[in-house]
Amino acid sequence: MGFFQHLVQGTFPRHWLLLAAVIQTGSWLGASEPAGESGGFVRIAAGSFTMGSPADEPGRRADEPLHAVTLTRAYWLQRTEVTGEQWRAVRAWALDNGYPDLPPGRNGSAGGGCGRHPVTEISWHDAVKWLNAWSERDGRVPCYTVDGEVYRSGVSNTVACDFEGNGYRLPTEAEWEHACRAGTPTALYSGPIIHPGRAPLDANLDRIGWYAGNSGGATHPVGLKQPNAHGLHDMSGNVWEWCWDWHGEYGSEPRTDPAGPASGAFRSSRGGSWGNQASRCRSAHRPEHATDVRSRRVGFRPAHTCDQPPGG
Ligand SMILES: [Ca+2]
Repeated sequence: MGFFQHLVQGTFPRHWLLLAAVIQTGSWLGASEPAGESGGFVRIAAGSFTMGSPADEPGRRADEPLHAVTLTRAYWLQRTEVTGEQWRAVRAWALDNGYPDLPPGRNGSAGGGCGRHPVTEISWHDAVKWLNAWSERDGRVPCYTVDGEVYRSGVSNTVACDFEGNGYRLPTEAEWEHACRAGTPTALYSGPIIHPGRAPLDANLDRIGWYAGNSGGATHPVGLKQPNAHGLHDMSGNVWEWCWDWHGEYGSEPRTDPAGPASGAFRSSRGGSWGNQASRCRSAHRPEHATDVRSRRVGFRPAHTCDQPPGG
């Protein structure tokens, strides 16, 4: 039976359907993504959700009050944390193109080995400059500026972000939590936390993330645990993920497109890491991190706003 007979009769061999799926998926991944890229981006629709946690959630902290958040922009979020391979591929371009001080990063918490561990030992400033470099390499407009100039070097505490542009950027805390929850109200996207400490093992967290209870004291290659309904991996655990927001109280009032305080001393990060107890991997947990610290527990995950596939 030929192709057009299949077309007319609606009967396609399985391998043709798989080929079509691969071709379609490839168009989303983009041809110019760095070597070792980790599965591309997923689109998160605009919408409303309840941010924060209820008072009876185990391990909860006082800075997570429940409140209504509306996000008016759809956005894209990378399926995985940035890997060591991905970091190095963009950094190699960046060092020759006006980004002199991007560090080599570390392949996971231990270094060495397979490049699909999340990159660590990169500060908040390193992360946003790397995102600007990736944007420039892909012909996009960099999101981060200082006094109107593209943020490529040095360390500034007056960085501005263009959330409407087409460049790569960090998610806001609200974007991160909206994407992580994928409609779930529970402590984790896989359900409640039963055991908030390091032990005994929490079954719901064990399914989705690497934390102190199951990591063996180290990062693991990205994408090995069960993703959420959007297809996002390792939102809980493996490495903390830098967000845009200066850390501060967000209160209990409804908010639209919140992006944190105008200034501050620390930035928020999300999701917990290989070295933390279960309660710190909750969807609502929101600690602060000093922006210039390069930690073996902290990495990041790129976002972008526009409906333009990476590399397109
Ligand atoms: Ca993570």
